[in-house]
Amino acid sequence: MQATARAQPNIALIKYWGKRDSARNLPAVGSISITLSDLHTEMCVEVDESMHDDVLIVNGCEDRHMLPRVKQCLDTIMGAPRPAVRVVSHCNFPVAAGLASSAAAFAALVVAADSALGQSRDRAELAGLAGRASGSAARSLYGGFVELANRDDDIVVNRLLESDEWPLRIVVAITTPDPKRLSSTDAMEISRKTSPFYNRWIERQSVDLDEARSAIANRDFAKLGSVAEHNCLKMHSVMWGSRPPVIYWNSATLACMQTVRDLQSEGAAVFFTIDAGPQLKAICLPEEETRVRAALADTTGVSDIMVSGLGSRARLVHRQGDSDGVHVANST
Ligand code: 2P0
Repeated sequence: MQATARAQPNIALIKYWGKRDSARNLPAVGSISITLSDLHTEMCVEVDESMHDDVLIVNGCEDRHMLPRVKQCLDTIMGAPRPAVRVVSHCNFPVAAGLASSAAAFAALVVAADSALGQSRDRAELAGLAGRASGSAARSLYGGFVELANRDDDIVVNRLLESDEWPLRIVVAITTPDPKRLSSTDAMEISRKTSPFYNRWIERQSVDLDEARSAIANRDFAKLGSVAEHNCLKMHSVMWGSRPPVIYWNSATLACMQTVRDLQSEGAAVFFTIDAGPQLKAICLPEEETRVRAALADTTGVSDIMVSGLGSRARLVHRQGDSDGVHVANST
């Protein structure tokens, strides 16, 4: 049995940083994100009774580093004992560089694995499984604007707006395609254990979530930009205050931030956000895209630009059964 699914990364406007239960990978705070349309990961999952162990191939190369997390996710979906699985992944953007590649990867993995097994779990259950593998992955099960709510015992994702209900544009300024040296998972734990700002970060998150939810409901771009930038810089302040400090930015990240601030002072409807990596994401109204893209491309240290709209949920694109031939799926 073989199935292929495609998922898009998502960018948090109100960030998830910190876990309240590492064993079950439950986030310490809620988060709000947008799913992108033009960046994607495709995962093909093939159950292969003839193999002795799982194999993970990412963009044509065997990946032993990510394999344990993929194995664990497959164990959760398939149960034990289980047959070996070959997972082949293709990603059209830099991996492990602060562009939410793990969110797209695990969202695609759960959809493909569920289908390859001939199962048909509902979206909420798939989101829960993806979230156990990577907190942000639960959000990529859905398109548009999404909230991951911080509930006592589970991962709960709510849809706030579909992608066509407020079609913002995202310009990603890539300052280096290199993978980060410190994973988000490890960095979150350093922050939780050592940052003097961590508890205050957790306490204040509901205020930012309320403000962002209301801005999205009212399509209030200025209000959303203000709370998103505030939340992003607060998360990075938690990281910078950790011991050892967690610093994902480079000089080009700061130069990009200055570019966005210059555009804002000229009246452009644009704001920035930065995740666990050195790339800057500028979110803007459609009419500002050309100007924002040109300004960021012209910023010292920017090596590439990717532009995207808002995308749809993770979905099955192809399935092949051992008895019933090939199915091409429009959605799942
Ligand atoms: C987010 N990040 O909300 C935040 C902002 C990075 C900065 O979620 O440990 O790869 O696998 O649950 O989901 C990145 O963390 O972490 C992340 P794990 P994940 O998008």
